[in-house]
Amino acid sequence: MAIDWNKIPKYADLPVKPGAPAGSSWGVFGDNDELGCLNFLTPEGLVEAAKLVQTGKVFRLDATLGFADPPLFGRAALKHTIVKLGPYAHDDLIDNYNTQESSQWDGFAHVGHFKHELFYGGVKVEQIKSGPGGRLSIHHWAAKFAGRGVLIDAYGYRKAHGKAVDPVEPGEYSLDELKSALAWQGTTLKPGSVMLVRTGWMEAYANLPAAKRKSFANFGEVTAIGVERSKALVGWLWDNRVAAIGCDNPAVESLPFSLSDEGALHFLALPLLGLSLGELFVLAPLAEDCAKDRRYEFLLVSAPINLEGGIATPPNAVVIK
Ligand code: UVW
Repeated sequence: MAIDWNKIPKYADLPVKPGAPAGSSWGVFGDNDELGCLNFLTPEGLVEAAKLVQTGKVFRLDATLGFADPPLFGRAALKHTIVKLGPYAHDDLIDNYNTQESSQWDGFAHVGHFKHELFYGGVKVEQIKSGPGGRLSIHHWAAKFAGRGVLIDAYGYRKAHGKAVDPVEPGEYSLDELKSALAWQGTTLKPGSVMLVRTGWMEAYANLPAAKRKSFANFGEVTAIGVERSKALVGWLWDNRVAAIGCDNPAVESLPFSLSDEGALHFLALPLLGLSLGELFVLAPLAEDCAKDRRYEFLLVSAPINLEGGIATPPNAVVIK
């Protein structure tokens, strides 16, 4: 669907669809929409983003599969087997693969709203199913996720200002802090961008003792800094026409959080706004390069798996500068 930017309502004016929950974008992109805020990525925006390619440097945003050992939140660990196809030929076999065991985009079928008992767009739980015809399937994003990316190095901003930060402890980067970090970087938010926020969690996780990493297999024991959990934050993202937000932490928001907290970003963003959350991204090398050339915007290309009925996806994402 082509975007008429002037017709996209402000967050304060949502919802537009009668009967839809407060703070929901349901109906803004049509009744059977599968893309949510990814609609903000347009062909024109992609052409502009391609002009940001100036050095030819490529940054992979996915961590290696299996990097979290054990996987967080009790998710299954994948098993990779090399299968002999002939004397000098092999295939891969991956068993037990959970698409959220490493870096991931959350699809809209991942989390519905516990109070409204509906998913993005008003989709019912029984409409979500494996294979063709399942609603809110990740495969709808397979050829959509390319455009301008922008990095907010919130962790770098804090460190540069001599403020203490321990990314593996619960805490928040406030909305004001994110705005200040953008100003410090000299970066302007433009409509139709994928926002990346560096929290510092991935490096801190890698330095944890093995016993502590093991405890992260329990949902309630995972601790992480995140971006502010508030309507103000999601309203700011929506009003700036952010297409998706990806962080180098496990939940974008801070952990632990309560699954019965309506104010959790997982509810404000996924079922209500149709805003995808990206988690466990690798952002440190990109942040280092952005600090060097002071260019925090770039071409971002992500190729979600083409799985009909898929719930989430490894980002298969690269930034090209
Ligand atoms: C959690 O907070 C559990 O994050 P996700 O399920 O999106 O990985």
